[in-house]
Amino acid sequence: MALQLYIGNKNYSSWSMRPWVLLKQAGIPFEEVMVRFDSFDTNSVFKKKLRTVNPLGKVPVLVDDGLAVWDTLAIAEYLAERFPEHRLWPQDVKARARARSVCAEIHSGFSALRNHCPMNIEASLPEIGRLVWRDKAEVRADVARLCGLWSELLAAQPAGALLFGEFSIADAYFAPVCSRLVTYELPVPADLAAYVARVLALPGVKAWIDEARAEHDFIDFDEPYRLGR
Ligand SMILES: N[C@@H](CCC(=O)N[C@@H](CS)C(=O)NCC(=O)O)C(=O)O
Repeated sequence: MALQLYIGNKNYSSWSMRPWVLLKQAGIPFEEVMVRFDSFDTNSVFKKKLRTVNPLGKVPVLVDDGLAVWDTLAIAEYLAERFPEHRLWPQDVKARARARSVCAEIHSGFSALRNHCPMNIEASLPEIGRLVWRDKAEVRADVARLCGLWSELLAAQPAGALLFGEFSIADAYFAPVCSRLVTYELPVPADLAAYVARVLALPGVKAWIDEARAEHDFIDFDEPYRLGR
């Protein structure tokens, strides 16, 4: 039976984007189960449907032949083990440890960037970005950390490469972050803007972005800055 990936709205669901991009980019076939964000209330359609596979009622969830794996990091690890031929983590043990540290940091960190600049792929919000940048020192600190991390990793790679050379889970993890930088036009140095452009041009990332733009669904509780499209 094919893998199934439960995801939320492509325009908004940054956690869903990561394993979807990973599967697409690696060329691993899967069936997408999109569950619209009607609301996150306990009795919402979203929660009821999600709870059939994940007691937490959150996306993403990967279902493989009756086994449900939830939480992005667990899904990424499962896919890396299940499909070793796709080399989803870097092959070198130290690089792999580094990539895992980076993904874990995204998982538990960058909360100011996440909270103040939520993913909204089809929106263009440079004026909000300017206000956030002016007023939120913690967002500036998150972006400074991001730039430090990317600079250090890219310095060890040939020009034009991804964070660990070839595409890896780490780049999939940063794909929604790259989208946020573009939506809010947050300032990053030119070489890092080039990395952002490379990530956004990856076929798996581009496919998600195109489908997010085609969604035409306005979820008001996920829209802190707009009243409509
Ligand atoms: N740590 C989780 C976070 C998942 C998560 O928060 N997903 C959001 C959508 S992007 C969700 O399902 N939210 C529903 C809720 O908070 O009730 C992961 O990495 O998968």
